[in-house]
Amino acid sequence: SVTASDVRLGMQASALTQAVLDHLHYSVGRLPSVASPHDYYRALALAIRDRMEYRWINTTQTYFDLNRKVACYLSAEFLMGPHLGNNLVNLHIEQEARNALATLGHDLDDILACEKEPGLGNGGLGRLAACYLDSLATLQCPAVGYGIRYEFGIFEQEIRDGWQTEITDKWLRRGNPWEIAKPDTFYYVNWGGHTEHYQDEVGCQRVRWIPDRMVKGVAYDTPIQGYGVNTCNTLRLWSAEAVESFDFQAFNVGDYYQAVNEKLVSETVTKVLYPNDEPASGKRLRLAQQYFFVTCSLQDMLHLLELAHAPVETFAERFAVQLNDTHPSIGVAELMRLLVDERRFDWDAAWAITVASFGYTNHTLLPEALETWPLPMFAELLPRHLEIIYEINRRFLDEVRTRFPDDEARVARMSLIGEEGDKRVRMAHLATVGSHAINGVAALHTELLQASILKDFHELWPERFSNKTNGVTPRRFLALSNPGLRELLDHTLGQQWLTEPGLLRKLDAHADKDAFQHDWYAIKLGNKQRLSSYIHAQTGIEIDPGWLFDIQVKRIHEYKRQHLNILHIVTMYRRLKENPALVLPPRAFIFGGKAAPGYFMAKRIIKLINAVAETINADPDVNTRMKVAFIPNFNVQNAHLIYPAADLSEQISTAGKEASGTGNMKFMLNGALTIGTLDGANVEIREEVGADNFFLFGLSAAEVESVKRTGYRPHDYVAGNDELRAVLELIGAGHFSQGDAEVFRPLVDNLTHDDPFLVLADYAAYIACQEQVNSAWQDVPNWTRMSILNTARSGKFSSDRAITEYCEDIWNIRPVTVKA
Ligand code: 26V
Repeated sequence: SVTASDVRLGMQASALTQAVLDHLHYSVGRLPSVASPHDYYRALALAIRDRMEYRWINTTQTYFDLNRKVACYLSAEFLMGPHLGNNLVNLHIEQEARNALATLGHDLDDILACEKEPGLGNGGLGRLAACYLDSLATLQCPAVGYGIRYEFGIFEQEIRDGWQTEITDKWLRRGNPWEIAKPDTFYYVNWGGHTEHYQDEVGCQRVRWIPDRMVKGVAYDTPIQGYGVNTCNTLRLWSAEAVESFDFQAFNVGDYYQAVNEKLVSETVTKVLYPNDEPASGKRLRLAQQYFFVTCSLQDMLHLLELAHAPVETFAERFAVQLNDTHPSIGVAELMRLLVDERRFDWDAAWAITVASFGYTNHTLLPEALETWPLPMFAELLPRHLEIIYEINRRFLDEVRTRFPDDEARVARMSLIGEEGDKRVRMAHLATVGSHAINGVAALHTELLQASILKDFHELWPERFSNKTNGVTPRRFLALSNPGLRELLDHTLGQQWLTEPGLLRKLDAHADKDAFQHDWYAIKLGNKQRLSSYIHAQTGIEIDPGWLFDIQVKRIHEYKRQHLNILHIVTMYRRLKENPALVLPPRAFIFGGKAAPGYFMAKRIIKLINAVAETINADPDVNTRMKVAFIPNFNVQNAHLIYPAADLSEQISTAGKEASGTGNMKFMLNGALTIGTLDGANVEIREEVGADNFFLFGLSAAEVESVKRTGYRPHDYVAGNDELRAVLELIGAGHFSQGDAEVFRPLVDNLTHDDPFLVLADYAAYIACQEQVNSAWQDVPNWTRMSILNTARSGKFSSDRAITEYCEDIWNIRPVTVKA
């Protein structure tokens, strides 16, 4: 029999069955006989949330009682992916949930498929934040994720006639069982207006900000359950609401409709997620979003201090505030404003607290990606913050002049205000000056960061810089998404590998064994079968699971060079057409990824992939040896099917451009071999797995720079390589576009005349390297051995390792056990 407390907390299948029926009745309001799978999804989600709620409250209480320092991870994006499956893994109740649903006549996998994932991020940066929350909870570290509750997340991608179209992501349409609204936890957010300088009662110069607009930020909390522990941390997302006390009637007498309109305008602040890979310049609403979530989060921290009766002076001992890229970097000026203007701290004391609290992670070196805001826009939206930034800058540049006398060029380079063309606030400089710790996200990236965009800062404060190579969570990206492999690993190593991924190394000893290779191969084949069915259902394309699965999934960008991959495909196509007897192991070339809606070239790359796919897949001369497929709407949910099915992982960015990459790690963990350049974390992946088990090609970052310095002429590569020339001509002439020679002209012209990412310079090396892949693939036992070694040596890339480093080197945060 199931007791009342079992219904909320019981971990047995019988208790879960009763809990689902209860929620179906009391929360969803449906009779079991008419309930849809989605109704069952909601009921199960609520039942699982109950089980976390108890741990959640316990966790919060433990942190509070012990006065523990908390890591506050400030991020404009959290790409969480579906919660249900992950929570089942972390609570260890997958099998019980499966049995409970079976009793009710449903299959757990069908129910899991009902969840619409919260796509509150663009790609790597947002997914990294989500992996870090998983690791923080699993490592029992006090932490809160702070971000924005976008009403519309990343757009959904549909492919029509080969082109990307964008559909708004209405993820909240059927409610969100994972969040708990906290209508009483809110803060006011001001905009615009002007400042007044005045003398306070004791004769001090003070500043008052008289804003002319105001909105309210309301908290929505989501529990983040650690794996195998009682710790359940919080993701707190802010949603904008109109301020009801800001009584519109008083301002617009009788104009009810104008008042309602003002409400709509207030609430647009958190309406929609922006693409992170489109130049932000001029997007006022985006700056408004950043300030909105950052001030709510900082006010929340100050409020928590107050609840703990701790003086504001202890802020930096209680909170480690991490800036996930520059998006939250306005926080540096905002904390100064809260301390100096509102709490009447003197400047130096406030500055000491600010610098001791903040850490800044840089995620890109691309100059066009560095955030800067035009001064007039900044002044209109945040007039007081601009004054504060000027004062930070004045004091900072004095320090620079003292350290480096008579070097005004250096002063201009380091200024928080850029003066190339129109004046702009440089957010990376603000984040750097306001932080005691600055880090890059892979060893190579950190080196380049220190040698390029933050060189002057590194010379001034070398001790503030460190590397924190990214990581991914093995719970979601192996245990949840690759159940076959999980079972084999559990059986071979015991379950501890999930929290001690160093144990994966023990697989080395099995890599040569026939029987083990056999099991390994069978699991991979099963995963490829699953993906093949999914691709067929989504696109109609049929792929033989026995073929080599060659996969490139990531945002579409020229620096990631999906078009280099296509040049290889078209090269093979031509070779097969010219020489039907050519021996070529059959391959499926699989792509996925979204393009920023305004990114002309990226959208054309998608069209090209689909055009090449259509031609090749329909051509009986080649389609028994190659197929091409573009999986629409790459997201976390379908990523679960994609990574485990890969034989070959494409990591082919121009060296020096990909800060780290994290997809590369997910592929490796699931036993894919990598073909890649020496870029981002690929360098460390190759170090770990060994050069013999990695397909390396292409120019190094240093060589890329030197080629560019001495004058890169892509046309020389076209002239010097008949095959490359033929491939480009085929694409340009409309062979893949029914004779339309216009569609791909911009792509081909860009490559032959400009080629900013050196696609043509790396083409020959890439083709040669792919030939090595072909020979390696033909030796099945050896390929399988290398596949095993990839998983075996992927331990370094667990987000647990990354988070441990952040805790020890930057945050000074220790784990705390939460009791049951
Ligand atoms: C922004 C922009 C803006 C202008 C146009 C080009 C462009 C390209 C990329 C971006 C994204 C910047 C921030 C970002 O998402 N970085 C990613 O962070 C991941 C997590 O650290 C890392 O693995 C990826 O390599 C890095 O691109």
